[in-house]
Amino acid sequence: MINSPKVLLTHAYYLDGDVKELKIMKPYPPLGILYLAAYLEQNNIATDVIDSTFIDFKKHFQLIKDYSPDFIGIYTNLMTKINVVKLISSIKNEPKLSHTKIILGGPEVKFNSKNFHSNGAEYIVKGEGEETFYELISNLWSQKDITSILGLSYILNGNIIENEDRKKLLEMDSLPFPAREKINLKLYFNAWKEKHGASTISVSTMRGCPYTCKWCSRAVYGKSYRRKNAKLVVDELEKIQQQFNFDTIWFVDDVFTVSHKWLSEFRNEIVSRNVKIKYECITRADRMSSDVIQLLKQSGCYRVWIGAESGSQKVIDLMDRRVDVNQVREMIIETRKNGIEAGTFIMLGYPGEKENDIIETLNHLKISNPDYFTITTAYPIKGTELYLENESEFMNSPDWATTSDRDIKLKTEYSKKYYQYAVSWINNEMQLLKQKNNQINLSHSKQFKLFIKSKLSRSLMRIYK
Ligand code: B12
Ligand code: SF4
Repeated sequence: MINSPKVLLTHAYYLDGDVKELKIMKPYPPLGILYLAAYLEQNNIATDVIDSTFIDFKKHFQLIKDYSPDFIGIYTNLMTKINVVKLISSIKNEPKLSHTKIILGGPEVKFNSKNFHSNGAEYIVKGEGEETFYELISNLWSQKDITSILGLSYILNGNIIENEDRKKLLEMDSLPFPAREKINLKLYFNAWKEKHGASTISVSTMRGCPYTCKWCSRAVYGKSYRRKNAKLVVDELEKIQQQFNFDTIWFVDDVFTVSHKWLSEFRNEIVSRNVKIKYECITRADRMSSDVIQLLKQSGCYRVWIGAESGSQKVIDLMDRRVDVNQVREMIIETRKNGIEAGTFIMLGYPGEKENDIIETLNHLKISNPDYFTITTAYPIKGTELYLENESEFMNSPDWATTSDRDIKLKTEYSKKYYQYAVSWINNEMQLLKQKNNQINLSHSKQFKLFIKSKLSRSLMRIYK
């Protein structure tokens, strides 16, 4: 493009301001904007990226000011939304950036577009960003009409105009590899290595998920399944192995083993090309089997996360997760027997969950005994069935610009404190079990403390019921 625009992509996640993540220390690079940068460059629009993860808001804003972009594209998710709103306001109030057009994208924008527009965002890209972002930048820069750009909303004469949704990108294979070289991945590698002894890099091989879990946001990729040819995925792995020095791979795909045909092709590529990788992925128990475990093992998988969310079939059915809890247990156990670590996710406080369901969840964890599990308490993400079904019964209505959907209180059986103690009870009980099984080695005093904490949490659950 002659006389090119200055295009800047960024996000507004600041590791330093995320107290929880500082303890976990598993920061991930913003893959979405790296895809966009690669796509624009493939279409001859030079694009820069400012990665905010390792800087603070002040420094971030200064860098943006110095860059002085014609277009700034900001990735937005539920967690970063408050920072994004703040950033928009700072850009709007900065005379040096009066020419800068603000474009938002990412999972949080589709169902919150009106709010983002009324907080200063000029353009919002809904769903997958590549084509819409490219068309928007090139049309605006060459002063062409934007009224027929699919997947876009914008403000015209004070009104919010919502264009039709864009169809899903079907040609995964023509997408360029994300422009990882635009950011300093070493900062991520170092953070991981320091805390966990091994660095990791994230890779995406599929888009969309064909399942129906009611709490899960499908704002970007919809209910779909599209995947890159296994050969191209392995090309990308070889390329990043040459470019960067990392230890493990994290596949960000929603259900890595959803297609057994693809997985088998992937294994064949990895084995025949003698590519040595160590990776971790997420999947569902109903897409696992003894054969799948072997395919995972042969292709380099060292850890697989098998979602369950609850140990109670009743709650799993309320979530419309469509999986049998017994199968989840069997697959966690079999995965571990085959030398692959198993992780699982647990969600407490789903509407309709009672205390006996929580007890069943603890029993489920004890029986399956995964190497890792994470527990969250349920919250409704805008646009999900969980949100829509419970909206009329929300217990509060927090201020949109300064809170996130995580602050919305669902009408649940018990109090917030009850669930906090339930989380603590499960964590302590599982630690004690792992000690009993000789999976961890705790001092007597630590074991005693855990025992007391577990009993105390259980008693407090009764008090705060
Ligand atoms: C891997 C992952 C994680 C990892 C790493 C996150 C990371 N920073 O990479 C971990 C485990 C840490 C994580 C944590 C959380 N996650 Co998460 N995560 C994912 C997952 C599975 C993949 C993300 C990914 O890399 N996708 C691939 C990239 C290419 O897609 P993308 O980012 O969406 O980008 C496309 C579009 O959004 C758009 N786009 C993106 N940026 C921009 C910018 C502009 C300007 C434009 C125009 C377009 C655009 O174009 C891109 C290409 O088409 C997604 C689900 C999914 N399948 O995407 C959930 C997801 C993003 N996570 C979600 C949530 C809720 C969280 C947490 C808040 C959970 C929690 N703890 O409570 C935290 C927040 C963490 C944080 N720091 O931001 C939700 C977000 C919902 C929402 N409304 O925001 C998702 C969608 C899961 C879901 N289905 O509900 N997550
Ligand atoms: S939770 Fe996982 S399986 Fe369920 S809809 Fe979301 S991505 Fe798909």
